[in-house]
Amino acid sequence: MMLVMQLLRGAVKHAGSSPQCSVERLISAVRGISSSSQRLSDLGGTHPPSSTDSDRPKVLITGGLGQLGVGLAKLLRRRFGKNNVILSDIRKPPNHVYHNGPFIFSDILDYKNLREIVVNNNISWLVHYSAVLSAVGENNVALAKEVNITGLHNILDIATEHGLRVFVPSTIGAFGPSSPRDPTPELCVQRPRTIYGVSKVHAELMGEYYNHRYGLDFRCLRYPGIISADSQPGGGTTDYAVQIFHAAVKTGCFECNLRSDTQLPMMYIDDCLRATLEFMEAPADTLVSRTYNINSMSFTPQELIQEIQKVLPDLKVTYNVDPVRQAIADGWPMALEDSAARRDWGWKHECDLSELVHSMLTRITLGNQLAQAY
Ligand code: AKB
Repeated sequence: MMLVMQLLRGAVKHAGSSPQCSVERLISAVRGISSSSQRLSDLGGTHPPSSTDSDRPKVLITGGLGQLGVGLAKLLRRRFGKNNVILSDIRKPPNHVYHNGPFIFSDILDYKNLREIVVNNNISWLVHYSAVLSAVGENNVALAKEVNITGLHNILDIATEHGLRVFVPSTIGAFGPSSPRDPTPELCVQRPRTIYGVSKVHAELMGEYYNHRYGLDFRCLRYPGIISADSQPGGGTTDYAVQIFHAAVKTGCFECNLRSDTQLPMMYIDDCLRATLEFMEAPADTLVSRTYNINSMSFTPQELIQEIQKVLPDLKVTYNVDPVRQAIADGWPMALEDSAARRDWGWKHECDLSELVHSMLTRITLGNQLAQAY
């Protein structure tokens, strides 16, 4: 409880600089936890529900059990109603996910299965989160090709066939060593050196092609590394920046697999999910482009460690650099240039590094305490 109080005091101090960030949500969540054991993952998302039923899209999220699906479903369900957002995956969901709203099996490699889901549920928006990430992709190129390229073709075809609005995330990984790195503009050389990056450039180009050829309402954001407390990333190069928080709270020791001076663009999950909703809701005629960079902060492992040590001074970090991940990171942007998103549909990030650190440590600490209490 000492650490929670210390974190909350820190969070309140930060509230002056950015009242919009998670701080008030965090404080009210802590109140909620002590009185009604509200789930931690209820944090985040401030949009009021839409007014009429006909405004509300019926959303399908693929790859729903990855790092982002459950959080996005929560945000969208608040906005559009619980039954209007269907999470899907090929894996069995944990109980809390199964009981929190519609969940179904969907296999993006099975076109007939996708078509049945879209038709039977009157789907109008598709958020395509299934993907094999950068580090895992280098270990299994065949799988990455199948999921990230063949799967994407199915998604674009099904969306075109049924007139859906479709969101496909791209990534900093869609750039490579020959792209300008600091900052990386929207339009520049894209010659990634990973199968993940190649498949994401392919997704950007195919989606834009379907948009101008068939009128598909394709929307794509290039995400930085996403930092989340309630869900773990799976097999990315930026994963260290999530794992370090869990290690800091649990054991106080962390082994970092990137060099201490590796600067990468990162974003707090609340900003990422809000960006996705706001972009999906933007009127089509405001979108000059169909693929946008979004940026919020950049840091190195060393800078992140220093910020965490302001709260947990005893954190010990050693380095054991993974050559595959380091080579990938060395060719990625150090920051993204995102003025087009800010101009065209009003993108604005809310969390900076110190707010991210306070929010992550608070969520993880409270989450662990809840887990022990039940
Ligand atoms: C990865 O590290 O592969 C992902 C990404 C930045 O796209 N988190």
